[in-house]
Amino acid sequence: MKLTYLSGVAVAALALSACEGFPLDFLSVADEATVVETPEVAVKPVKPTAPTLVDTQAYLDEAEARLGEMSEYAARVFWNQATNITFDTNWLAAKAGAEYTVLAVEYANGTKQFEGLLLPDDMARKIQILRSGITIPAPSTAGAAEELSQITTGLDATYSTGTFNYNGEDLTLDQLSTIIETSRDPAELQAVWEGWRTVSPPMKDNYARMVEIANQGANELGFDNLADMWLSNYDMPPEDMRVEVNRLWGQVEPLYEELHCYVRAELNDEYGDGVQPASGPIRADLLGNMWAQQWSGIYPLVAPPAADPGYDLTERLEAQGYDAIKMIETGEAFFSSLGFDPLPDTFWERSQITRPRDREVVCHASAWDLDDQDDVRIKMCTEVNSEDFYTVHHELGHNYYQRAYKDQSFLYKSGANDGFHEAIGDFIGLSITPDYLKAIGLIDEVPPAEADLGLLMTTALDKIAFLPFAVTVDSWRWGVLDGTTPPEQYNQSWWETRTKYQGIVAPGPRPDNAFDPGAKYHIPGNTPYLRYFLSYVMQFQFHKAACEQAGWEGPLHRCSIYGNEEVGANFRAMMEMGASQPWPDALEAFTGTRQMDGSAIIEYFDPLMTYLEEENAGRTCGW
Ligand code: X8Z
Ligand code: ZN
Repeated sequence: MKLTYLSGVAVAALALSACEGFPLDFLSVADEATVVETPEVAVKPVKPTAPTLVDTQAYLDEAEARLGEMSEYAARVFWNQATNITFDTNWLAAKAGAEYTVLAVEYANGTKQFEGLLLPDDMARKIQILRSGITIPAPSTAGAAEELSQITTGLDATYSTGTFNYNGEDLTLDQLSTIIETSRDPAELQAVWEGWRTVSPPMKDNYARMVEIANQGANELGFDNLADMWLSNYDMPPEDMRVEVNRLWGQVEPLYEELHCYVRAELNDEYGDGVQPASGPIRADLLGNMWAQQWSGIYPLVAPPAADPGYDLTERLEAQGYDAIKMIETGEAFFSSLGFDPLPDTFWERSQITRPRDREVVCHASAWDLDDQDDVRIKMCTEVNSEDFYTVHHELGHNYYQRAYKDQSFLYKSGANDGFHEAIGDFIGLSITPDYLKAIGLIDEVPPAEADLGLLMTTALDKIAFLPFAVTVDSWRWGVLDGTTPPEQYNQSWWETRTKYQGIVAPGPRPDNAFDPGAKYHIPGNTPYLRYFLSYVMQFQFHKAACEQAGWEGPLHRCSIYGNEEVGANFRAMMEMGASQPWPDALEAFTGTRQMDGSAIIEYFDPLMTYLEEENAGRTCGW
């Protein structure tokens, strides 16, 4: 048996995870079987009679049992709030959230008694998970958890019920987003883009107060600040993880710069110098998405000539009479084709699939696991279009992962790291190729090889454009959480970070009270965002490994693993591990490599990169 000396550092995360639905997102970290130095944190010395292994095991058993029980209760309260936002459901959610945080903080603090002990790996890992498993930790001061929980519930509700009155009509985010995606009128785009950002200024003071309290919570658990606590969930010291993120970003940045350069030139052609100059950053409202995070909405403006794939997925779904249920059934059938069990009846009975007409809900898509067993559900406001077709697969990926690791013990019911959780469904989405669409009858003709550039361009507009956005969100937030960025600089820092990584700017000057980060769900929702960056890297690694296992010999973007039970079994084996092992072990189990690596993305988009470089020849790229 390997043994680990327990460090005093708290590591892992018990998250109020909006995208995986429920609050508990224990992520693992322990350095496997190494002697970890006790850091300089103010903790109680080990009692004269140090706890035995039996004491430690008893402590962990009790923690898992009590947290497990309370998590189901809290999940059901949160589900009620998210699918019916009222004064009372907010009140109940704030109360349940505070109770859960108090319990989790108690168990996290209690682990200090085991510091310095030589423990079996499994126990050391669980203790570390327990210690840092809280995304927004409260200090143990009386009333702190309650105040924190009221703030977080309020931020979430403010975002989810936000509307903007445009041309005399109160429009919701989905309606405003459709305008941003389809309108080509710069004045209208700017009005709607600015309009949605009027929902967030009232959040700013509460957000700043939340940061203050949560940092006290992080300090109490032995972290310098909450950013370090979040970054401690990756089986390596936080500073190493920052280096890792920079390394991965460096691998894919050249591809983004070519895409940016090409898209800017096309927008300049479309709108002229007065709206989009041929040099400098791109105007954020012209990119077909409310946050300029995925750009496929402007594919028609930037499509390479003579590379038309010959179909538009949204049109095909409509033409074939798909509704939201049929889209989900199609996603389920993909997982079934890989050998996964069908979704339980309760999934269909209890999920929220479309926006209810009669009440306020959190529309941002999420997947839930209510009882840590079979009560899995999605909560979406699904519309019949290509974007939501992919989102359905994304959400189902969370649910299938939750079911795969349901036999793990409570603290291991989680992704190998949070990026894995986000990558499962997107990995399946990469297999939605023309061959697959033909196989399920959505298209009649598979486009020829000449259409590859068009196919790759659509995917790149979503996947490559997203990478610097994901880096932006948490770079900004780490600065806020570690105190580098004080509240009076929140908005300025947001735009500096946006321009630095994405090369975009706001369409006009921002008002003094603007709090633009608050207009992106994951900021008021307190969902860490690094997970998506990691997911976008790893999903291509998964795809490449899967296609190799399937013996695929063509270009990666034409490979679909639909119907391949052997690949399905291999993937499921990784999913079943949950968080029971350090993430490099899980990655290795499926891909044979222990490192996250951007080279699979580079390989996938290689033909597009060649095209972009040719098109950009003679242009001055960058901003
Ligand atoms: O939030 C989500 C999912 C739920 S975890 C719908 N995503 C990020 C976003 O919308 O900003 C998926 C892609 C990135
Ligand atoms: Zn997700």
